[in-house]
Amino acid sequence: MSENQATMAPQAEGQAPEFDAIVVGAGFSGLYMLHSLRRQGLSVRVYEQGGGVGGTWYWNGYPGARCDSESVYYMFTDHMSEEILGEWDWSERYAAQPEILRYLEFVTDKMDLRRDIQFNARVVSAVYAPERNRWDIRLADGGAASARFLITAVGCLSSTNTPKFPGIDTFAGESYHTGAWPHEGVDFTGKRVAVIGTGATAVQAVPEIAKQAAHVWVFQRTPNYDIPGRNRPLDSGYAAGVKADYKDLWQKARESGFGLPYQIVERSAVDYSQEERQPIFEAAWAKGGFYMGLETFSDYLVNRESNDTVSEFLRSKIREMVKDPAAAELLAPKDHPFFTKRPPLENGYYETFNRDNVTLLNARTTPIEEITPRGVRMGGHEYEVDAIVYATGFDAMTGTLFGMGITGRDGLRLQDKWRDGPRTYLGLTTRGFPNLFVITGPQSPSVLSNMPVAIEQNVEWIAGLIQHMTANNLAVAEPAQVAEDKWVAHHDEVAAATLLLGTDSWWVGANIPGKPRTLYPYVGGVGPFRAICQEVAEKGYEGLVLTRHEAPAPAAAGG
Ligand code: NA7
Repeated sequence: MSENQATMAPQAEGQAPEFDAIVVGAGFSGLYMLHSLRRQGLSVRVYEQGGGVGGTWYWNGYPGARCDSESVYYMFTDHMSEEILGEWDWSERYAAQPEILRYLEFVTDKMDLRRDIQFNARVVSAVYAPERNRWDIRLADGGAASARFLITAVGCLSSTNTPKFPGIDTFAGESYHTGAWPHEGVDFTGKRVAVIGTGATAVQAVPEIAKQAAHVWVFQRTPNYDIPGRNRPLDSGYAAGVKADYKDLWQKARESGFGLPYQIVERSAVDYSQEERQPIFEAAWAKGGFYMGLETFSDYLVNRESNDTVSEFLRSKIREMVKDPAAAELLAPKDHPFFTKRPPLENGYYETFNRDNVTLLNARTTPIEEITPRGVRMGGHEYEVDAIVYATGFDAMTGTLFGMGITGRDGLRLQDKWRDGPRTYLGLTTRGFPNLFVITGPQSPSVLSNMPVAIEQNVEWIAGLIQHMTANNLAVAEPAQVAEDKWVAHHDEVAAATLLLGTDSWWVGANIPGKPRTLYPYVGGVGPFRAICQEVAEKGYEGLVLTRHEAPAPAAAGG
């Protein structure tokens, strides 16, 4: 920790180091938060549980892992560094995990961020001490530290979910969860493999595993509307065009609903005939990517009838691609409308079911009974395998926060405060937890936006608030009860106007037994959310109670 001595408060031997801010996590958000606070002159320490930077992209090294937003929009903008934006070139339309990790390492080194990051450091408790107005942090290895500001940058999908199948510990072969993939990789050559789950992760992994394995059994509970990604080497002319126009494009992305600078056309599918809709759908299908959801018709999330048209189009495409009619029918979703669960992008997923070494199994009508020492038992049959891949998702958005032992004023634990669902102001703060800021937390756009755009907005708003506090000699920020209640009511109202709550998905917590059912991300759009946050800031951070604290300010709090 010696690098930080210059800006840290003086510290007696054996005493926990004190910082202005502690950031938990060194993925996209943690790296940008660190940079943003450090340039204000604050002392910052990042604690990262992994052995390197990357967050999601550090852990999810399974075969086929790649981003589903186009690479050219899946990066830091000129707000972080114009130089980096200019220097970095992606190789594919959707960058694969190793390339994204290389990018984040490049940024880390280029911005000299590593010296303020402590790796292999898992935060196990974070307790607010009101008399000192500080957060006291404990690490799994016994280490300790404190800071005035605690900022979580832990990602939305960082606590893996492995269903409690009976017998799960008895399996004698290899077991992997996609969200905690071995860094050295896994060779499935010649192996019999069970893949459980068919979400965005499995849709990426199955085609790659099938290329190596002797046989793959895919255990599907719910089929998804997978959109073709049409991944390919990045067209250099296209990439150059985006770079040349980046200021306008990024601004458009920031003001958009989903964090991508696409041409949204305000129109309903129901106002068009089948003959008129078909070429619109076909064009988006040929283009590949989220254009299908964003550039065809604009009311899928609020109009079931409109949604039915695109859902039927996508089902018809599945029936064209999958040769076995029974498998095609099983893969064609009928139990939920399009985009009420996250639609995966597929690059060869459906065609994979035309291979002789891949079998699709229906885990809906005959749920998985148990894991045995030799494999998976379902429908009275034991599927003997050498490896099981759990592509079973995450305890999203709150799992990691609850695992950090966050305790606010009066001993209030975050999981107790949020027992019936998250309660936040703007998704960024929560009453009872002064100076705690959550990046891409529940009730903020987060996963319903292209993530870097949502992250950039959150980080910059938090950094702006901290700068405002420093400038005005304010030490404590906490939302007023009425502001929080109003935000939750607004969040719920916007959610209730959509079809999202009617579908079982991790967006509503349905994948985790006992998790409160509520829409976790904010569906009002990342652009409108930005405007709301900006207005709050312009009104002197309206809704937050900003106060001085009696204790003397830390020596390095100036900026
Ligand atoms: P997801 O989308 O949560 O998918 C998990 C999959 O695992 C999904 O198909 C689940 O079926 C399946 N699952 C979970 N529990 C079981 C049991 N008990 N039996 C059978 N199948 C089960 O996680 P991903 O990692 O694919 O994607 C997460 C996000 O990463 C994704 O949305 C993108 O935003 C990026 P279910 O649908 O619950 O019936």
